[in-house]
Amino acid sequence: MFEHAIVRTPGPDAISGLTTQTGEPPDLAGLKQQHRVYCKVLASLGLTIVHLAAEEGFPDAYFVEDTAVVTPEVAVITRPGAPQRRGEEQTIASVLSAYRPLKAIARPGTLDGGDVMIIGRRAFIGLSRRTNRQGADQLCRILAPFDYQCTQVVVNDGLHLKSSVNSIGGQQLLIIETWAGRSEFDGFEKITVGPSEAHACNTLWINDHLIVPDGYPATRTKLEATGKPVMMLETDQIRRMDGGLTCLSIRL
Ligand code: CIR
Repeated sequence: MFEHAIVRTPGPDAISGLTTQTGEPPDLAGLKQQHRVYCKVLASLGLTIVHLAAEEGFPDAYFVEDTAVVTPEVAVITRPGAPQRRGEEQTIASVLSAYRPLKAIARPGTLDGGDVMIIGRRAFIGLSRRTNRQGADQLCRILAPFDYQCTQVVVNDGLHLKSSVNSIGGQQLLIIETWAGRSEFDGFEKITVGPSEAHACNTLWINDHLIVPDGYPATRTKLEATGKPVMMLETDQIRRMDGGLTCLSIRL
């Protein structure tokens, strides 16, 4: 069970961050409202919400997940892959130092938290446009003394590893259909997501609940069939900035 969620309020510049989406930019008020609802839902699951203020000059800083990887033993401060995002991790390091011993990814390594999925003693690390081999290797070395077995996964589409696969508890994964046969995930039970619902892969399993992006009915039906409580959240504004549900918090 997680006890805390670190979140950061989207700032006035939140809609001028990085995005690969070509449609309408999000509506700032709508994006902030979706963020507020997200925080309320996490609080309703018993988490204490640690709210950080927006950081001027860092429009993507509310995607806090990318700045740290936290396990029960250690907090690893990342070196974000997008140069524009480097620096966001500094305030996160000072907050996390109250909860865990700190380690850090160092140059020339780059690593985004969105590329790291930890399930028990397994750590899956995406090699993506944001996370390079040096960053992934450094994280493996940091986690090795705590008996984590690392698996590096080439992310051939989507922004991050967790754009395409997420743990939904136990040995179950919610995974994009095209990855279902990948040997890296052998041994897991897979619930697949079709390409038209790809965004729904970024479902957040937390304190035995599934928080699922609204608007993806086939995935919703499959997740409800697991018997776990499912909570639907609107994410369309956040999605326009390439964000999803996992990236809005650091859970510990
Ligand atoms: C970025 O491109 O870095 C942000 N606009 C979105 C980051 C989303 N992070 C995540 O999924 N972990």
